[in-house]
Amino acid sequence: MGNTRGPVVLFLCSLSLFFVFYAFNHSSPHCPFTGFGSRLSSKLKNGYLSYGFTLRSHQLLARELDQINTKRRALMSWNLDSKDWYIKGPIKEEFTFAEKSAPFNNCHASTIVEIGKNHFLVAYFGGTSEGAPDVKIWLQRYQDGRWSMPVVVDEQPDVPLWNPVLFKLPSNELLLFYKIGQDFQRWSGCLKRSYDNGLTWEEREQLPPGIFGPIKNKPILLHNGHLVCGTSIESWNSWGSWVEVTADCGRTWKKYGPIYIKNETLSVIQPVPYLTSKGTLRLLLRSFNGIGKVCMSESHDGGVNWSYAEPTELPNPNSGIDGVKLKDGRLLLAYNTISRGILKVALSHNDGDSWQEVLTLEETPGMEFSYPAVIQASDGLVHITYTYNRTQIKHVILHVAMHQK
Ligand SMILES: *[C@@H]1O[C@H](CO)[C@@H](O)[C@H](O)[C@H]1NC(C)=O
Ligand SMILES: *[C@@H]1O[C@H](CO)[C@@H](O)[C@H](O)[C@H]1NC(C)=O
Ligand SMILES: *[C@@H]1O[C@H](CO)[C@@H](O)[C@H](O)[C@H]1NC(C)=O
Ligand SMILES: CC(=O)N[C@H]1CO[C@H](CO)[C@@H](O)[C@@H]1O
Repeated sequence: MGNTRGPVVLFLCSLSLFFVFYAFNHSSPHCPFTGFGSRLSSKLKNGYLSYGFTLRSHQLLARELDQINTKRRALMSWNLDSKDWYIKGPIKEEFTFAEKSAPFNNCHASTIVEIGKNHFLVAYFGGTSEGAPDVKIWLQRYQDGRWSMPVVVDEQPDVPLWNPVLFKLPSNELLLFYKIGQDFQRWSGCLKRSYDNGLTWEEREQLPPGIFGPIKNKPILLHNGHLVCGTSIESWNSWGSWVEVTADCGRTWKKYGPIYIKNETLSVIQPVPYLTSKGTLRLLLRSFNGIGKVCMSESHDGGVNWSYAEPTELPNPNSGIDGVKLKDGRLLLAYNTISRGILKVALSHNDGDSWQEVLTLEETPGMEFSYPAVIQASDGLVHITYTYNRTQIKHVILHVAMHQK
């Protein structure tokens, strides 16, 4: 019955959405964007740069329609079984830029931060390919439902940049952490600050020796003002994690660890730090080949002493994860299962002791959907960005419903 009506209604909705977007673009008083690769060395003049809508909008519309089918499948599948929770959506799925429209071929390792109402920044690295000497850190702004074109936030001649992490302090100061180096065994940690929501950035700061800053995932700010950053090292036959803590917004640091699996030399990296309901700190961790599970470590003393990492029930194919402790106390994690071709979302009501898979975001063998970045915005919606087959960054918005029964 609804079989024919559903798609028609969805089609009309998307068509009207398209016209709203179109009108919006045409009434917009500012569009200073002049060309690809506009550099932003230390001053970024054009706060947000909307991109041309003529040809590309039709491609986007086609893609939207494609995605609506995906969405329909997701909508139809939520809550059909008698599980405790469900996720509505994704209520929005989109790319941050249209296919082949960016001034780079390859991009990876996105990070997202909320700036204000319906206003976000996303950063990632992009260039010829991961680790190529032309890889830079790129930034895009999402405001009122539109993405600006990518602009360069930092670059280093002949040396690749890696894994940016954005974080906003309560003072509204923005921190952008990233790494610079020929490869991940030789990179070092860097930081840029912005006092105007990412329009302009101060000069690059080199972090102290041995301090890398948050290696992939956003840090957490404790009530005592300590910023807790999960970091890790992948060196020869040795993978492990640390926690780096700064009490003065990245000016001085303490480092605690190593955090690793007992008797494993190649064990866990890229921590996701969070505060549990009991007040302990925990990390969820990516693990090396063969371990096969997301691992977890706990600290009972504010992040100084850490337990050995132990496997959780969630699978992990040696691939980046990210999660967030939701305002309602549940923990949400985005993760790959058996390969980077499958990206899922799970929830935990006991801070990671047990998990319930709630959503499949992607499942296409041979493609890569990896390195999720997850935040909960002030309106409660969950925003996830992730690498889309290394050529684009995808943004999805989820509504995580309360207990169903
Ligand atoms: C770890 O290594 C120690 C000493 O080599 C050994 O006694 C212990 O059984 C090992 N534990 C595991 C879980 O393999
Ligand atoms: C960390 O553990 C050591 C050894 O048990 C202990 O002496 C120390 O007080 C602990 N640190 C904190 C901050 O509790
Ligand atoms: C995804 O990336 C792989 C590896 O670069 C490539 O072979 C494949 O064609 C891509 N798939 C799509 C659908 O773009
Ligand atoms: C496709 C299209 O018409 N894009 C327009 C969006 O709005 C800006 C600024 O008003 C125009 O410069 C673009 O041409």
